[in-house]
Amino acid sequence: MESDGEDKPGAGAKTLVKPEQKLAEPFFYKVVLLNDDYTPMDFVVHILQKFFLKNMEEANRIMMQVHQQGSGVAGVYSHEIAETKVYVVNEYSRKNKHPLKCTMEKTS
Ligand code: TYC
Repeated sequence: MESDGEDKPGAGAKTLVKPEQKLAEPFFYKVVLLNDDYTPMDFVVHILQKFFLKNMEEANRIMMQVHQQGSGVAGVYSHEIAETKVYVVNEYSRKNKHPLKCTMEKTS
């Protein structure tokens, strides 16, 4: 025997369930530039100014860090923003025929 019979008051009533709230992901990601032998230094400085809003001094410092150490952090962002930065930088470099590569890494 069904306990919520159709003849009872409230039969067929739907219970409204509040949707779970989507919390922002609590992780941050480093957007990293990688060194290569062909991309001009000026182009890397330009990237750091255009997409990462660095001033000339900071852009030069990061570019030289990448050049000498092999990689360097251009900025730290949420997952979605970091993914977008990586995509636009790699596309912009490809369109300008430079092999510059940009990746992202979860912060620890
Ligand atoms: N190594 C490059 C050169 O000597 C310069 C360079 C710097 C390239 C940083 C990429 O992410 C990079 N022209």
